[in-house]
Amino acid sequence: MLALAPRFAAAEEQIARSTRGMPQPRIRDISVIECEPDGVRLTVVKITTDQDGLHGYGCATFTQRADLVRPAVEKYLKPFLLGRTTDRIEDIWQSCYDSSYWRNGPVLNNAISGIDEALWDIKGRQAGMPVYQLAGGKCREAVDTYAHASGSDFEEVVDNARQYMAQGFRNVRVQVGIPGMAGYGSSHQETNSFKPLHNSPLYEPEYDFRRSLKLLDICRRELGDEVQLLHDMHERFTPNEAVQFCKQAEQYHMFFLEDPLSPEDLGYFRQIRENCATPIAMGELFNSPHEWQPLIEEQLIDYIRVHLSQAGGFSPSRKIAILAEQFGVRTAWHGPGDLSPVGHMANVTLDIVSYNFGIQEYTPFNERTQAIFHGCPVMKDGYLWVNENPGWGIEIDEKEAAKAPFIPSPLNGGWGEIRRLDGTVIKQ
Ligand code: GCO
Ligand code: MG
Repeated sequence: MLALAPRFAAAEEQIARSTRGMPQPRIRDISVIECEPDGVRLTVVKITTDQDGLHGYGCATFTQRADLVRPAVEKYLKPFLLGRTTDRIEDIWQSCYDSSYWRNGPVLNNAISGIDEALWDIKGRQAGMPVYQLAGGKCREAVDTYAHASGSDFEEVVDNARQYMAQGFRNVRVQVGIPGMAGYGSSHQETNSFKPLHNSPLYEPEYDFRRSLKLLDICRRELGDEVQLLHDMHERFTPNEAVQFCKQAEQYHMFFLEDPLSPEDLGYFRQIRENCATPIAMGELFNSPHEWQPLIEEQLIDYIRVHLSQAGGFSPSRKIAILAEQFGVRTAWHGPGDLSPVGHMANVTLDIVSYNFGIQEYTPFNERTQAIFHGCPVMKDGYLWVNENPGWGIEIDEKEAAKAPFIPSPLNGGWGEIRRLDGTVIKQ
């Protein structure tokens, strides 16, 4: 245990005994577990306490800058937190948030998320309850999800969507490749007809615009009226194109269109609203309250889609859910492959306790992932089920994790660039 300055010792002693006079656990160690079992770098923070076998895990995955999260945890948060009691989650969150003075960036928010979620895990294990019980208990049995259907041509996407529907999914996200271009969310056929002024992957928004609209038209006709269709625009269009796209997509009765605009263009959400009633989801790139607050309070979006660890973990995201409920905005937390199963369980936990839950993005866990993370959320008939064991209900096999280290890559997991025909870099 860390030696405490004498003037703090009395207060610390009181804190340590705050619950029914029982000694509260203290943070004995903080470590970082890294692995890449399915092609993306995952980072999890482990907090070990001074009480026998009591520990917790939190997701801190920021795959494009994974190597920077470890030192943020080990060099800054660990010395700051060693020796503290684990019971004051909000107090620790606020202390960590403020201790860098400059805040709301993705690396530091992920590091704080690792700590925050590990503390919730510990509290659940202490109580002998899953975290959802600590957050008020279930308001639904399981969590409705959407699957990702994609393909390099329309037929492939439709086939893929049908496969998911046959498995019981009622909601399907559809993405089609653009021949010769690096669109988002699908493979594509190569073609030599373009003559870009560079050698990077190519993308032009107008091609995407026409092809994606056509895809929505085909999917609605081929898949019928009952399936809920979703589509991720991935901040690829100019603001005006985005307004036009949302307006034209209105006829297909989407569940939602996602990320029509980039966080830099938030002011244009009002124009989308003024022009159509297509439901809009936004937020996976958000790190700061200054991004989500105005969109929620001005009711400019229908679904808030924050990536929990990018916002700083379970604690701040729960506040986002509650804020959104007051304004009739529903939740659709980001659930991609670059989220550890601990992060997915935090999503499902919030889904199950929030009245204003909308939908959950679903990414399957492969065998290697499940060999490392025991107790992942279970998928059945399109629904995800929360683990009923204490805390997040997940145990990590660190030996298995060590067998799946980060795969060396020239950019350390970072993304390369995509350019327009004339060489302009686009947001991807
Ligand atoms: C989604 C997302 C992801 C992101 C990815 C970035 O809606 O699932 O857009 O696919 O692109 O998480 O690393
Ligand atoms: Mg997305």
